[in-house]
Amino acid sequence: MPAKTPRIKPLRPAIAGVVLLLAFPSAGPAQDAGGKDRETSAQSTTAPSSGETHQSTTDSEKTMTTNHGVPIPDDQNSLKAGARGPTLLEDFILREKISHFDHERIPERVVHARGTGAHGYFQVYKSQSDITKAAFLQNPETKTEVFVRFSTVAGGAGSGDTPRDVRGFAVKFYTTEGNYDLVGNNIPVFFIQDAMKFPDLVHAVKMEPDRGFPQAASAHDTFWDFASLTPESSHMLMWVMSDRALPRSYRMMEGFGVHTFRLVDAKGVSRFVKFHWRPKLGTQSLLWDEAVKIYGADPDFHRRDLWDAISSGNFPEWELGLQVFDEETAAKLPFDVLDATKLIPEELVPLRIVGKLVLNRNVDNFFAETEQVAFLPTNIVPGIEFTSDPLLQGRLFSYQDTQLTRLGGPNFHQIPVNAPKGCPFGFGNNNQRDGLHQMAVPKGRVAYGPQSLEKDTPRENPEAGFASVPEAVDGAKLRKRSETFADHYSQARMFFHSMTEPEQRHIISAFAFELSKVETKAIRLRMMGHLANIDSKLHDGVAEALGLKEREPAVEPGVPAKDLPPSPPLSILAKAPKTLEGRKIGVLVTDGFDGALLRELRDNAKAEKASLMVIAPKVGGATDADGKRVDADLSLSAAPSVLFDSVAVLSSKAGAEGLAGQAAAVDWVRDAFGHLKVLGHTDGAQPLLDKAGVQPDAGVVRIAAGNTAGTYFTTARAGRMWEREPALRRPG
Ligand code: HDE
Repeated sequence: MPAKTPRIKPLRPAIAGVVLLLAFPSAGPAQDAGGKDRETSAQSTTAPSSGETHQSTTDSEKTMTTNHGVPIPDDQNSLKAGARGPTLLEDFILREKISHFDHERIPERVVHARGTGAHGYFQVYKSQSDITKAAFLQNPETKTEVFVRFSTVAGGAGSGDTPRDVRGFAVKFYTTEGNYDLVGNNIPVFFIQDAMKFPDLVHAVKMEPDRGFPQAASAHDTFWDFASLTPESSHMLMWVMSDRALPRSYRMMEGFGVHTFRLVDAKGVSRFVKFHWRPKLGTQSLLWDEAVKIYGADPDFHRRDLWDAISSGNFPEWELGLQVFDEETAAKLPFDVLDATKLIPEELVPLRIVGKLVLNRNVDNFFAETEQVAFLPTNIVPGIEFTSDPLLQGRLFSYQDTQLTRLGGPNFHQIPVNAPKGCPFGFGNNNQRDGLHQMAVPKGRVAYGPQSLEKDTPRENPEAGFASVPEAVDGAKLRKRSETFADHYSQARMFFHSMTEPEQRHIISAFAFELSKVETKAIRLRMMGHLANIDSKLHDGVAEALGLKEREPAVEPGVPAKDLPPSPPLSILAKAPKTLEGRKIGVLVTDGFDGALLRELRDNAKAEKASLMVIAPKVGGATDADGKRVDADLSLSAAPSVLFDSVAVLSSKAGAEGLAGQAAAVDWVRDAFGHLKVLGHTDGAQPLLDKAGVQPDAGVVRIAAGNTAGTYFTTARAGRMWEREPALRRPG
């Protein structure tokens, strides 16, 4: 919507060609968010008779200038030969402004382009000196500053937040020993085993190069063509087709370092480690149909959710868990710990919870911080080390390389969000010099070593310096995948067997949906050959949902799948907390609703640490039965029920009869029921529920003043009504 142009009464007529600034009292001074007047005596808002608004100042500190510091007298008009004449090339102010604008965009990340970030801190619970000398893991009193960026992988920067996709979970720790970046995902395994295949994987999943679609979706031929010819992707595909790829919120998402790394203690002893992030609010996912509808209703769903939570003081928190194990344990595991398509079940190596991550500050500027942040798996500190995982080894090259293009040169580490903060070195204490966008002004003649001309130039430190673990490496030079990487199906089967019934149904549905969108039948069939190697229930379920008549060609496994014991922590639902904390409740009201009941719902929502939003047919609000006007947070058309975890309809009978004739209201209720939400309602709401086809069950809860805490809220804490699902939705 264009801003309303205030009506202006000129005090004197404008003289052609001269910009006349006139007092502008009718529009009043602008107000800031806190309601304070922004205009001081040095500032004024004026308009000449030509109508445009001038906001000017006489305060030199607030004076607008060019990038080179020249004061700007008028930011509304370009320099012309006569008020109606051509614009002069001489107008350096216009050219600077437009030229800067022309170059505002930088290349988006080639993967993980769409994301959002926040600041916070990490704090260890107790010293981890028995396993690592990393300084930020020693002192429970120390809060190490962090910057975290969450992202989707496949879509461009302007795509939406809720496609079926892996999510990035990248953490930059500004430690006293320099920056440590843990650049992970919300899924503990990966599609491929060797970095050599990464460009192929990404080209296959991104939009197809001839047609430029689909955006942010794996449901197309090139992705499944690649996947069906890449047996090593089987385990990851199970995760990506599971609810893990549809997070409800970044705040409710686990994170993983994926690769096996090493921890090194002060004596130089090294052990293997896998990194895990566990959300304090529990892990929760969307349903597929919900994710699709949210993509339209609020493409910024996750970005907004994180921003709102942090700005309202509900700081999201994760715990850092470590799986630490030695070489002997690694040697006994039935898979290779250097293979990023495998996880280590917690039953074999339990998690040691070592500290917490809290996000407590939104960015001041999205571009400067979230867009320009550069994560590098090579940002590592003494006490943590790489392994020879061939996927990780390729990443150690890739990230630095990509930043050179994306951020325009070798000095991107000087951008404030990337510069080390917790340590004494600033931009880096070394003899590197110059390059595009150099911000530092190094002094002196010496930029080399050894040297004898100056005191106090940077010197090596053999004691505190980063020393690599002296791992013995001796082998023939060859291009070969290790045979210990060959079992592609056992963990995929284990994952499926670790899921609850609804989660298995969703995996079957997701495979069926994605393969149904594949136009080339041979690809569909080839993929079925892999599913047959994973599990017959999975295979038959997908075949049935696709209505497949043909028998697929058998895929000969490199190593036949073994039956591994299920690992319950892999299931989201098996460990879902019964809570409404951090969740959203949407309450639909109409004129004549029970105001006391809304107040009770609000109080209970607060006690549950949930947020409650009032939705009315019009954003102006509704009048309760006592004649009191209550503001709405959102109008019905702007707040479909997909945006909420649980909903309630508080309406009078007349109100519900009115809403029953409106598609938006019927969809609101039908969707909430169809998305298995707990649905609270007053007696008066029944006509709307009937129109929406709501069938009574344990999740359709009658509410009345005085009993909401006992019935509606306790039911809603359990999350979705999974038993409702089989009757409503079949795979396919
Ligand atoms: Fe990345 N990845 N990746 N990746 N990745 C990038 O770096 C790459 C991989 C991950 O919020 C790029 O700065 C290769 C695994 C995250 O800014 C690029 C390989 C995991 C982010 C790149 C992988 C990740 C990236 C694009 C295989 C989970 C977003 C822009 C060898 C452990 C970070 C950039 C952010 C981003 C390369 C595989 C996580 C091109 C070559 C496995 C979270 O450098």
